[in-house]
Amino acid sequence: LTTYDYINPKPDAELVRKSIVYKLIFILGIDPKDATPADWLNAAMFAARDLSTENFLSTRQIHEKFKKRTVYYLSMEFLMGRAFTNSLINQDLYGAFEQAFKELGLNLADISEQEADPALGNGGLGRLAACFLDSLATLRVPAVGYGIRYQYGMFKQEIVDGKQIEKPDLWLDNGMAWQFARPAKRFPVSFGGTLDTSHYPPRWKPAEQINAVAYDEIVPAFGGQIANPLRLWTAHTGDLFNLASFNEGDYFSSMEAQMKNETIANVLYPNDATAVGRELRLKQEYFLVSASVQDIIARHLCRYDSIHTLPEDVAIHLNDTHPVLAIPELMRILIDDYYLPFDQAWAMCQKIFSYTNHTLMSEALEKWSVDMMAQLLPRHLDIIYKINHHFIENVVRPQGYDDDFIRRVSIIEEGEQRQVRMAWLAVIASHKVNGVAKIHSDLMVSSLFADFAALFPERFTNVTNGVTPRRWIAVANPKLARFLDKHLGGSGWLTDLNQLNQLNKLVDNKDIQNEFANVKHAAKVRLAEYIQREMNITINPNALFDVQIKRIHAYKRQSMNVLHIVHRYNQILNNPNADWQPRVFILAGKAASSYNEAKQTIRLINDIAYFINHDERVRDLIKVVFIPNYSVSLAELIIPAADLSEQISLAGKEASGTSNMKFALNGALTIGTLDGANVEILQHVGAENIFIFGNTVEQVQTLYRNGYNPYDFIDNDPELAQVVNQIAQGAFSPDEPHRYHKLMHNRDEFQRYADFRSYVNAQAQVDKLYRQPEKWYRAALVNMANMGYFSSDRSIEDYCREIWRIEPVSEQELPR
Ligand code: 26Q
Repeated sequence: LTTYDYINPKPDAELVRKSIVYKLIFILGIDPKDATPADWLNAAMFAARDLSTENFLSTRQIHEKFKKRTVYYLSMEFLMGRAFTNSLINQDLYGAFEQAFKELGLNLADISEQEADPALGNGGLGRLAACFLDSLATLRVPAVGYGIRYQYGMFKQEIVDGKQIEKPDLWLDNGMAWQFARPAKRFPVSFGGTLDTSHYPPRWKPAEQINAVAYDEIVPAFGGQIANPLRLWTAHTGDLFNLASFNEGDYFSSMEAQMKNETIANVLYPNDATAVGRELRLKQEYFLVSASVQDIIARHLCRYDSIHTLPEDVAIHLNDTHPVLAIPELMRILIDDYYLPFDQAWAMCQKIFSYTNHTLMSEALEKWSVDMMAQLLPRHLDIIYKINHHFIENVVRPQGYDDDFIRRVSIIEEGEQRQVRMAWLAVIASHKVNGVAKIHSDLMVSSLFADFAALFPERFTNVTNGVTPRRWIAVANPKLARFLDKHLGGSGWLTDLNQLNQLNKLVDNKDIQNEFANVKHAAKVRLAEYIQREMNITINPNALFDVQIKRIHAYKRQSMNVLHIVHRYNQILNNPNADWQPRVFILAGKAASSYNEAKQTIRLINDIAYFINHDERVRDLIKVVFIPNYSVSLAELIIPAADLSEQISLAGKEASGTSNMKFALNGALTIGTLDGANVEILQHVGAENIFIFGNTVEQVQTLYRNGYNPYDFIDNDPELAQVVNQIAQGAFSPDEPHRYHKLMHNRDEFQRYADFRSYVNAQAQVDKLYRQPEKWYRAALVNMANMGYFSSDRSIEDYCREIWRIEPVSEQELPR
């Protein structure tokens, strides 16, 4: 049975079953009698990959035939999650595979659980890239994702004695049936050495060279036909040349250097809100962009015989500043290899690049020391200086700005240690710079990039983030998908999420409210079973599930969530016979391995969970569960089960958030601050259907300006003072009473204490509404009905129109 035998017509269960068994025997060399569930998964993934390969190859043919302008999405992170179920759903093969496994005496859902969860990303930024790839393919946009194939993705989190333990993520251990190795697609990437400026252009004589080798992953569109590549680079050990020492015949030290450089594509940095300035990270960033830019140029030259048409053919998008070295890399190639004059190369770059900013927090902004860059990338540093000079002399000075302004906008930050400001370089080189939610884009222009907004007002824009309904409803919540199919007259909503607004007509219908309540209940039972099985904690599916799942960070204020839990615990003990609404508090998330405060927060949550869960007096009125090892697959389990979504960052700090969208789409109500995309969710669902609390950005800024003092709030609120003192004095850590003293008595940089009272009041409103199920489920339905705007399809359409100027493959261009 060859691949092409079953492509056309669409395979039925019998063909699928034969293909799976064929792959098991002839590709994996395993006797069906001996096959483990993991073996069956691998065989099935080969079978499923065959079915998208034709689309993948023909998509490339269409792009070439019609010379489609293409966007290249450069990102250090792609948090794809499991591929198997998603690919079956996108290709409408789920039924056939389910039946095939049934005939083999196996269960598709169980087999799917065998797949490792590829975690080549930290959190929001990486998952956004994955949602965008799904939408790009589904909208038939000619697009290629470029990233790094880390050997070790995001660490696995274990909780031991309440503390986070990090373990390596061996996601490649069981083989990766999904990716095509491309051993012939390789590009040399050079590092170090010297710059000989006695010529023009100057000659870079690198000290080391390593080959980047491609692996391609198929990104299938929903509805078949189109599939785009995600190209991930790995560093090829065998190809490193420490040029100097090999030349000197020092074989052994060359091999030693080779071992060291093998680490380039080895491990993902687990920081998501601090820019660690380590040399290996800079090497990784350059490795990604050098290989990708070389590949982009090679692809262009297959179509056109001139480099000059590059800006018409190519858009390169920078996912935050992490791939920003693509700018000097393209300049270097254009000048040094194609002998273009600086001005011409620069004009091309400004047409090609665009950049998304994902944070305003200063500790997350990338700055690299000039010294390090001089060591590692002397030619690129030289080009950055020339870009800076050109910018200051030709753009800034002619407009009459003073020296102070020039110091502020210079790409080079002067000081004890001179630094390259990567965000400045990105803004200066890009034709468009966008933020990721309305409030964030506004703040970007009024704060971080205010000087640049004065120079280039038309450059700045907003594209509010979105999430893919394919993964976040169809894959994660199939019962909800059936509910929507039934009430919206088919599955058109999956590619046209605005159709959800038809639900608005049905929100008062009691039967439909009940039907949705049953969908929600089933998801809660499923999660409760997981928590019972994995953690041996019993929770009641009839309780309100209150969920905060995201990276642990002070600005996201998980510790304010804890303040409310302890407050509620105190209130119940004070007034045990009141009519309390039972709640299960569910939290999950990883702390960067070097981030002490975040790790303390995890420990606090676990200490409190242990203490409260064992206190007979609160019965099951409060349960607290910290689910270890948060990941995309856990999100798929938890989000459908949530009643309440905690989006409680300090206003102005969370650029957008995307889990807020996933929750609302799955019919959870949001309790949140006026931050990130919460603001737009409020506008779409209406103030009666969301619990907004806390200070506004303006109020937050006023507090900072007046010298914020946490004790102004603690000392004026006895209940808050009690909670703070309990935690700080060891009520939940009796073996070590001062464990959380510092966590409670710090500068309270993110104003937990200022927002506490308003948060507690909003939580009381939550209880009140939850006790009126018809009102609660009505509000949940209104949330879902108005979430169409937050589809990543809408985000991608915005990018295509406003930023990339890219046309999708048209109906006529598709092969019939
Ligand atoms: C930088 C330099 C060195 C090492 C690590 C990093 C680094 C890596 C990842 C810095 C930041 C990140 C990730 C940031 C991130 O995930 N930001 C989130 O992006 C989402 C998508 O736009 C937003 O919804 C979130 O609000 C934002 O926090």
